[in-house]
Order: sequence, then structure tokens, then C-alpha cells
Amino acid sequence: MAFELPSLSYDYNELEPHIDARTMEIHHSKHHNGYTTNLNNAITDTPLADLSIEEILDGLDLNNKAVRNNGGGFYNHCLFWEIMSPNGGGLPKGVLFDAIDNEFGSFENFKTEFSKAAATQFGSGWAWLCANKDGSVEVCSTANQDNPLMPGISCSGTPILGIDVWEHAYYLNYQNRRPDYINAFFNVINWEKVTSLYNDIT
Ligand code: MN3
Repeated sequence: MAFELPSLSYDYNELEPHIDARTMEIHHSKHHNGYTTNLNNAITDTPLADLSIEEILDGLDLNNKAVRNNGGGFYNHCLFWEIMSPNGGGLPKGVLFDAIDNEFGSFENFKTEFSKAAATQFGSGWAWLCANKDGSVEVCSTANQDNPLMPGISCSGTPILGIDVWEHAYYLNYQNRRPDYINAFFNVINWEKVTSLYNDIT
């Protein structure tokens, strides 16, 4: 069964002023749509066509560039839209707050670490907060459309929060000021969703 571009649970303009409507529209309807189409084209009539996106990424042959780039792009953006909300921001609560506090010493330290991973990812890529089955969390970054589900890539856990630091994610509004975009992203993080993803894994 072919993968489908997910619709968003909010309008393109609802993350303003942090992420502008035009960026959201192009990002979702052009970029994510392109990854989705190209993923489907790459897996049609192959054994991968019967697998979930998680199964495809878990077992990925990194030399399969079409599936690596487009399967990663499909999955990464599906997560990205879900972990943002017009009512986002603030702090995580409960178990996830505790896990972050245990790992980083404070939420502020986590924010610094995550922002640094996002700001220092050279060129295009993503920064992640990942959860492990034992409840621990970790921060890492990946290049291009790679992600931590892929074998031998960066941290070993499952992504529960990710920020897209490709220029297409911020350039219209922020130009070269990636750190400003990263800072603004914290105002739209849907911690309820991130916590529910954490609870699914641990
Ligand atoms: Mn993107």
C-alpha cells in the first residue's frame, strides 16, 4: 500500500509568528509531498512495499539512496508536523520531564544541548530527542534525511522530538539565522504529543 502525505491538524498560518504560513505550505505541500511520491516510486513492486515506514527504516540498506533519502524524508516530516502545535511551548510534564531532568540536570540544560545539536549540524539535517526502552533519553543530530531508526546512525533510541534544520524549514522568515528559528521552535513544541510518544516506547 502506498504511503500518503498526512494532513496537518492545524492550518499553515497557525504556527505564526514562530513558523510562517508560506514556509509551512511549501514545506508540507511541496517538500514532504515530494518525499512521499519519491518513496512510493522507489518501493513499488519491491518487498519494501509491504512494510511499515518504521520497518523500512529499521532494516534499511544505507546504500539504497532513494529509500534512505525519501523514506527518511517521509518519516521525519510526519513526526515533525505531529510534535508541533499552535498551543505548544512550555515544559514537558510528568515522566518525560523527569527523564529529561535525569539525563541533562535541568530542562534548560536540555534546551541548550538540543539547540546546540541543531545549530551545529553542518548543512542540511535534523536534531533529535530520542527515547530508549529503559526510559532514558538522548540528544543527537543526523545529516540530510537520516534518522536514528536507521541502522548504525547516530543515537540508538526512537525519535520523539525532531527539528528540521534544512534551510527550506526556515529560510523565508529567518534567512541565515538558524539559531533564531531553533529558539522559536521551542514555542510550538507539542509536549503532550512528545510525552505520549515517550510513553509508547518506554
Ligand atoms: Mn524539511
